[in-house]
Amino acid sequence: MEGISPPSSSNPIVVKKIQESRRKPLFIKELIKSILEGNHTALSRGITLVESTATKHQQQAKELIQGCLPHANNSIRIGITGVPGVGKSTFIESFGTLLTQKGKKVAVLAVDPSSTLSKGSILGDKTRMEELVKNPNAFIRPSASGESLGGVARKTREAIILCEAAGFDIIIIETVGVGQSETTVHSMTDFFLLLKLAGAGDELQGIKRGIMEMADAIVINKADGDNVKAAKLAKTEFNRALHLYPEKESGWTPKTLTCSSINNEGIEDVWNLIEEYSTTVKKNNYFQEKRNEQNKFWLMQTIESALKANFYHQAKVKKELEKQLQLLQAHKTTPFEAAEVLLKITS
Ligand SMILES: Nc1nc2c(ncn2[C@@H]2O[C@H](COP(=O)(O)OP(=O)(O)OP(=O)(O)O)[C@@H](O)[C@H]2O)c(=O)[nH]1
Ligand SMILES: [Mg+2]
Repeated sequence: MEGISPPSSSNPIVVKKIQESRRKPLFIKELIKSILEGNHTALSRGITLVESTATKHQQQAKELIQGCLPHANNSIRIGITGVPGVGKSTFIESFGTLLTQKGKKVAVLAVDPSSTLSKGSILGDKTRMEELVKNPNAFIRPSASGESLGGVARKTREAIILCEAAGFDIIIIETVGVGQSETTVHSMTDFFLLLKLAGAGDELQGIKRGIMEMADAIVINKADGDNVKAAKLAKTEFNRALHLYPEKESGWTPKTLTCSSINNEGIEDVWNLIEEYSTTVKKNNYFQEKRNEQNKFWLMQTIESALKANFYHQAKVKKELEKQLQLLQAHKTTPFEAAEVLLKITS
């Protein structure tokens, strides 16, 4: 016998409202729970919340971070940089796939200050990371868009926390090297990898000064076909060049490797090198010291930019600044005197 369906005695709108009101205070708690369970959809939602500029979301984002923080930090954060076309995406596809085969969970984030215009190059990249995108142990997220590199950086740092809480033990942060983005990525990662090509000069490769010094490893990509010989030669040259730099605080001597990302050759050597690095710097405590330093750096950075923004936003400051600039131009004051006058406005 079929039963009769119960009459819908309650007004569906009221029922929905009650359900919503029950859900709302729980929303962040549920989101945290799902993230900790490693749910990718929840992780995506969490990152979207963190990226949101709406005041209401920012409060929720704070709670979310607080809830995830105790479960974060258990990862190796790897920064990868190199000029457009060097093969970053192809390398990450190959490298990330290898790591998942080793039982790791890999999250790929991007810092791309130009992404506001290009809508995140890593998005188009998903086609270059065909395998990794489908991999249940990988999570790929395009760069947060933002007006400033500082803003993008903050969102990325918070996304790292969420990814770690979701159980990702390898966090890869890719940057295309626009503006100061390499320095930014360097300041939020444990290991910094510079991808290069053989046979092209630094100017051609758009390698800025100081980037070589930041690298823990240089990997010459596209070491395949006719390029093998040139790649080996470049490896020797770079190794020699790296030895000219003063010894690193980490006690680690940067090394050069070659690989072919499309042929999956030499990729495992890169991972072995990173493991070797990790063992070295965990033993000598540099790993933790560097993370502490990075936290301190971001604290100071945040204060600085907030103070600056507050200062310049004041109408009085704006007005006086204009006046002082004119005086300066007329040689009636000095930059230091002008600064003193301006700073006195708010003190
Ligand atoms: N021969 C060869 N070609 C490669 C290798 N890795 C990448 N490529 C090719 O180089 C081109 C650029 O590769 P991408 O992985 O898109 O480079 P990218 O650094 O991510 O570039 P952007 O996202 O524009 O910064 C593609 O056509 C790849 O197929 C490699 O190891 N060997
Ligand atoms: Mg790419």
